[in-house]
Amino acid sequence: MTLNIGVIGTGAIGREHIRRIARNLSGGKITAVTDVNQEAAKAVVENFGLDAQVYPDDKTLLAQGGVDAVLVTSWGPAHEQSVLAAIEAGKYVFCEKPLATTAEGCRRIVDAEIKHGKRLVQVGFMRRYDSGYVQLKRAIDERFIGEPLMIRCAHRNPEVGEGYTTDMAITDTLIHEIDVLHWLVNDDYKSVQVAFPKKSRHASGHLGDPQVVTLETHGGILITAEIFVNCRYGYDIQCEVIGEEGIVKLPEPASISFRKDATQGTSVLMDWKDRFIDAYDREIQDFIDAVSGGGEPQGPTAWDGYIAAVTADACVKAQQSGAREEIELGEKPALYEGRALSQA
Ligand code: NAI
Ligand code: NAD
Ligand code: ISE
Repeated sequence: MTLNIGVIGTGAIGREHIRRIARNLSGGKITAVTDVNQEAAKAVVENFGLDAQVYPDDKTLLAQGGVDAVLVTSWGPAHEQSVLAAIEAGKYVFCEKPLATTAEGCRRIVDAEIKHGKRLVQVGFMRRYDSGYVQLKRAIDERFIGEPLMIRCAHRNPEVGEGYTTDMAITDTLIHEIDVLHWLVNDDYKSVQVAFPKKSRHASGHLGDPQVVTLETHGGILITAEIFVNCRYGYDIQCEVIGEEGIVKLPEPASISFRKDATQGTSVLMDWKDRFIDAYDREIQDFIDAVSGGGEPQGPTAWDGYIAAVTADACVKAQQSGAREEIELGEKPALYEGRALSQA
């Protein structure tokens, strides 16, 4: 059965996901698109040669019988409204991170899904589908390095636009680590503290860059995560888990090594689209496969989106206070028990 998919938001990642569904993946067809910028939506239909209708807004798109599922790829502040409308219409929804920009907004989505009585939502935390992270998780689950004690990681972007603010280092960027790290070690976060080292001259006046976030889990694992979004040299994601018996490290993306002009080296990627291209393919294919037959999505849940938002709120508070801030999640609702722990 072909899954008819509507896309809400045809910007950078909306177009990427449309391209992969139309050209690379199987079982899905883009039948509807919308964007607040209607010209952008029309251009996408034309450029990809889609057999799809352009609708004026998310609600009109969701009212169509020819849509089984939607991808929400608009900018973050618009996600909550579209996801709630999709649940209300009983449609499956794949939502890019963040699920909503506030913990309260994520909680409203969780409550709407619980009321509906079945999981409809998957959140775009694609790193859980990356083969490197999957290998790390297997090694940790099998206690290859004994008990994990510490994690050191880095999230570096070559540059960001003027509109990127200090809190976005958490809500837009670190949010990927926030999701993948608690999944990796099967533990919950307890507290967070944020430090600002000497500022890079490449960062805009209003942006604190780089930043170092220290997270502690209930089990006592200490995580240090560097966020550096004007590092210039590349898009670089690092993760090293230090255990009682050894260390496991995220593999570098495969690339040829070279010797040229008295230099020996390998290239570093520059674009997030390339770094996780296989993981994006896998997460969307998994979503299509899971929901096509009427089943529930198997990827990161609305509750995972909520965990990320609560943790991000505490991180932003810690940016402002300089103090150690507690992270309190509350009880996991029954609908999400035993879900989305491993895509291995
Ligand atoms: P973008 O700005 O390129 O695209 C957003 C699009 O949404 C624009 O075309 C805009 O006109 C449209 N839009 C905004 N509000 C809308 C609304 N209410 N209804 C319909 N369309 C609306 O942004 P980008 O980079 O594509 O990011 C989109 C989302 O994807 C964000 O939530 C972002 O966090 C996420 N993202 C995730 C990545 C990942 O690695 N998983 C990577 C990049 C983005
Ligand atoms: P973008 O600005 O390129 O695209 C956003 C699009 O959404 C724009 O075309 C905009 O017109 C449209 N839009 C905004 N509000 C809308 C609404 N209410 N209804 C319909 N369309 C609306 O942004 P982007 O880089 O594509 O990012 C979009 C989302 O994807 C963000 O949430 C971002 O965090 C996420 N993202 C995730 C990853 C990832 O690695 N998973 C990478 C990039 C972006
Ligand atoms: C972007 O929205 C993403 O999700 C990328 O994965 C991340 O590296 C970048 O910092 C964000 O702006």
